[in-house]
Amino acid sequence: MRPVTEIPIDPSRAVVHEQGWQSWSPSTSYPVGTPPHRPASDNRRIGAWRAESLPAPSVYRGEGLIAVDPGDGPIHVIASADPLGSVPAIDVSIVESRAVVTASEPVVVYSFAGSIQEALARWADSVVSSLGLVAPRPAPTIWCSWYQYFTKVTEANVVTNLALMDSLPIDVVQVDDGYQAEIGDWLIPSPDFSDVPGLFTRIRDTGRRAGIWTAPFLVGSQSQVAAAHPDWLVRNYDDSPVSAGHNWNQDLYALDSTHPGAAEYLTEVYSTFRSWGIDFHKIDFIYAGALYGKRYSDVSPIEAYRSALRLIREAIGPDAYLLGCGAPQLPSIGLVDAMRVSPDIAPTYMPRDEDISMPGQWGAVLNGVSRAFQHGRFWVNDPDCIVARPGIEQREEWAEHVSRYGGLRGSSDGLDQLDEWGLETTRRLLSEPVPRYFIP
Ligand code: 9PG
Repeated sequence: MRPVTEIPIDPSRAVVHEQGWQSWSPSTSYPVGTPPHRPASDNRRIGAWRAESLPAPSVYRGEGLIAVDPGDGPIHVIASADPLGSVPAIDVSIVESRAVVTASEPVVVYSFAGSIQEALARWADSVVSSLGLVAPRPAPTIWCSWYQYFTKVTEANVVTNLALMDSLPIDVVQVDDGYQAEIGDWLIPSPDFSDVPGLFTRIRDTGRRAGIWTAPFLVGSQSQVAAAHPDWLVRNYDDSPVSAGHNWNQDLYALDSTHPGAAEYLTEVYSTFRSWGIDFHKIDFIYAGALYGKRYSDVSPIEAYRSALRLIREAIGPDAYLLGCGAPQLPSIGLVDAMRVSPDIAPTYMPRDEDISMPGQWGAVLNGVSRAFQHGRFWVNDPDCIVARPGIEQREEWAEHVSRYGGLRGSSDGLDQLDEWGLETTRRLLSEPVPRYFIP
């Protein structure tokens, strides 16, 4: 870490704002003295923070971006000098009445009047204009299978819902995790789906668009792709596969998208989906494409990530809508239409083990508010789906949050589970106009 600057602060009023690495990384503002959220295990660090980022416990860390409100003057924003190509760890230590800033790679220090969100919005404006980014396309409305059926979804569940959505303004029916045999085996159906391409045809026959979930850079240790192509995995220097975390009761590895065989496989998967008429893609766990390790080509993890996203974009076609999830935030600028900015919503407010990066309304709201400045600038913010059925804890508060901070609007209830309030609220949230910016 190299010294960057020292900012005089009023310790009784100063606030530090951390930007987390990926969609699910806790991102929020802390009054100085408040300890930041940190991973409870290596697995959580890999899966929801940043694998190689190990800040000292008493230090605030932003990944590529941090803001300091000194309490008695303008907001200081410290950001990567090259937000698309390098995401330095930026640390703030509070030493008496100074915020001492250090960083692992070159950064630029800005100062802006207004609130932290307004300052972050001004910084984002400067990124947009220096890169010449065009305004994001408006998002379609979606229905997503995940938050009702999870991995147990069946073809019949999707068909049942298709028959119930006539009165709702839903553009895209997005089949989430569960249609595939294994993580990585995207073209092999799960036993609960007898005809995956046929299902997408049925969706399109109702006049709606077809959407699908994949985790393109994950390879499950139980998958056929892992068994057949061990040479497609990102490796440690001792040649063991790099861990991309643990989920679905198995170890997860990272696909080396720079390997010509793996790149060809990705192209095959997404071209096949395109030939099935799918034109909405939720690409998930994509932090796995930017893990450190040995690759076929000698490129930085972020370069590998960005070229893999370009490859996917090429294969899905220019008109397809691309939603990133579990995604490194700054390295995705200019490559996705919409971005999940938060951990998952869940039926319970409090996540398992009170881990704020795990599914629950607590973490979902925290990040959705903190990343409001990104919406309309880098992409459309996805705060996660509307869930409005009885049994969702604090469903009124969640609906309020989606109404205020929802760029992409999606419903994820079994539609036969909705009561009158749930159906009315879903209809309202899907119909509301979405503002260009949440932070002007
Ligand atoms: C499908 C789901 C849904 C959901 C995504 C993502 O940290 N974790 O272990 C973790 C697991 C799952 C997860 C997020 C984090 O959910 O956000 O919308 O698509 O995958 O498996």
